[in-house]
Amino acid sequence: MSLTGHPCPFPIAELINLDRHPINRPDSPQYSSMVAEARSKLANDGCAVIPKLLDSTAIPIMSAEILSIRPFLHESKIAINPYFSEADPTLPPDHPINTFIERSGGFIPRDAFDATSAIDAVYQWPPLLAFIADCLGLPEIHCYADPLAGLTINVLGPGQQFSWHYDTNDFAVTILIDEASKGGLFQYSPNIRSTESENFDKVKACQDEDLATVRTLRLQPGDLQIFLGRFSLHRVTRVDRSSSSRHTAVFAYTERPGVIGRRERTKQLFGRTLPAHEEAERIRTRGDELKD
Ligand SMILES: O=C(O)CCC(=O)C(=O)O
Ligand SMILES: [Fe+2]
Repeated sequence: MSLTGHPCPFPIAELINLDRHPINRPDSPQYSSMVAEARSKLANDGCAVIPKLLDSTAIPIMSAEILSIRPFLHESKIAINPYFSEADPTLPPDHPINTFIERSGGFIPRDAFDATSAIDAVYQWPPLLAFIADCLGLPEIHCYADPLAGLTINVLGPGQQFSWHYDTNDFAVTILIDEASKGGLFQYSPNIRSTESENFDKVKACQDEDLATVRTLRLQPGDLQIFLGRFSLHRVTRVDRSSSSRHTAVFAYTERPGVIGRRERTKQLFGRTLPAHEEAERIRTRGDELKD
């Protein structure tokens, strides 16, 4: 076992580039300036990237790990609107709510990861959680306790894409591990909607490939991205058919400890649930109805 208390055989200093990004030294001036820069980027356009957070030696280790757990991939191909909602027949057929675009790809779930996983060692490293919380201006964050959704690999194979959508969580943390050689670009329209306005005209423009409000991120393997996806419409463009798969590690965190996802949503995303989901649902129901 390493000094971090995680059974991963690689020390964290071989996985994260701590010389360049001293996230374990919160009293250092570099730490303060990293946090200040991330906060200003999040405030301005809802997205902050810590370039090459991972050491370059970590990438082949993590790529090999992803290949080894790839048999657990759960793939789907559906058409979604940006709100993951049903069509609304009272609205015109070309309204953004009624515009459904292909979302294809898959997830490797939390329970596929080995206990010794290097990806998991980074995901759970307490100084990383404290740093991300600082960037978000939160007192603390916790690893999402969901046994399928807590830590996942988002896989976009050749010809697959994740069409325009909003996230349902307040913030998302991802690390690109394997980029597509062509396509597979992360694009977003910063703060296109607010609590006051859905801004449907601009959303429609994105769906029609008018990219006037859209930024394209040039992510490199090992970059950490913090993204406020509830207000910024975003997508991953189609991975070219000639490309290898694009893999991102999705680090899910929650503000409160012990959170587990809803049963129906879990079924949609992963095609199955685990006893923990049933138990959490039972407790929720009991809490809501006060029958016992
Ligand atoms: O793979 C990514 O870069 C993020 C995809 C995304 O938007 C999501 O998982 O909600
Ligand atoms: Fe998203």
